Amino acid sequence: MSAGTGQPFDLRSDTVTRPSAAMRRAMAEAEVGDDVYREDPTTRRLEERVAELVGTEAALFVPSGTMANQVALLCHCRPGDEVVVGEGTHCAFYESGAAPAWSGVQFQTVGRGGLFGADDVRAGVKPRAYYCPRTSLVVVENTHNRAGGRVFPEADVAAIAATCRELGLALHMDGARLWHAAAATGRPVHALAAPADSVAVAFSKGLGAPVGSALCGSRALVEAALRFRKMLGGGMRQVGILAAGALHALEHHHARLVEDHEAARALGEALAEVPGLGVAPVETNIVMVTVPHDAALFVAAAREAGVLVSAFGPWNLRLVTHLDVSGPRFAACIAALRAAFERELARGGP
Ligand code: TLP
Repeated sequence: MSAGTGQPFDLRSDTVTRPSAAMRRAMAEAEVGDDVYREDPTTRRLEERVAELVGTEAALFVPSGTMANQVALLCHCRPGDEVVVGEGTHCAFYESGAAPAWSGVQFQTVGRGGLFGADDVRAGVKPRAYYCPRTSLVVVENTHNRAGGRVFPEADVAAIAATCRELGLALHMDGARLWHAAAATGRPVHALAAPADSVAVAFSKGLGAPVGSALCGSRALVEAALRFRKMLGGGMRQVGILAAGALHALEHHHARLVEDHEAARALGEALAEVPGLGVAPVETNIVMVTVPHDAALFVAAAREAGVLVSAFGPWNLRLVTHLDVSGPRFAACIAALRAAFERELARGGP
């Protein structure tokens, strides 16, 4: 069982894609310069293109989504500040404690399941008193990874932004998969990004580039971000080689994201028919499955059948579709996975 490349179907993440021959060619042929001197023409072109798509004055190429978020926190916060987030937000859950380490902030979690509303922000903000941490920032993640690729509803983001303005807080959007939110809703990326003061977008997830994210915002924010990126060791030299991969991804892999959503929906529907499995509603390219016993045993059963999936908690699995798997052979992947899970369910656990 394979995705047609001799490799197993790898649904652990949309970060696992390998650059196509055309993308590698574009990278090899990229015009480059020293980007610490801001002299890399391909990176400049990428930053301008991304700012245009996201609808901001400027954008800064960074090596990872983690650095995009951490630079945003450094731009918006001071040590001792508090940041309001939803449950399972990447910058609080998956960034190795970088936020307290580099920005000196702590997190206040609000809402349930990752999403939240303006009233949750109001309830989460600390009183403006010298003995409380100063709430300075709210982060929304769109789409929300641990919530199962859910789109953060546009009306909620608008209401949160209005509350932020009223309370003097900044709003950061972790839009690593904002492209997917746009594809799922039919809304332009810039419309979904508009309420935020800073927006992180990734090229290395569904878009299929090997490396890179961008932090987008006002010219002043990006100027501050340039300094913080350097402080974190993210000043890169002939980085146009990577920027060319991201530009290629934007040009060739953006419009096709709906195919990943269709594949994920088909996968979710097939697994939902299996008694004993719980499948969360599928909105984009992520399928979350609840299993009745140790998720690790389901991961092992899937691996034996040639499909890699992630355990996302003791009884949860995450399956992510992307351009290396969503093609015509994906039906075979669904069938193999379904059969593997049925076998594991019949075995009944440890
Ligand atoms: N997410 C990864 C893992 O870290 C969980 C994945 O496989 O989905 N924001 C969001 C919403 C993300 O999902 C990720 C990566 C990041 C930021 C960080 O991006 P990188 O990996 O480039 O630092």
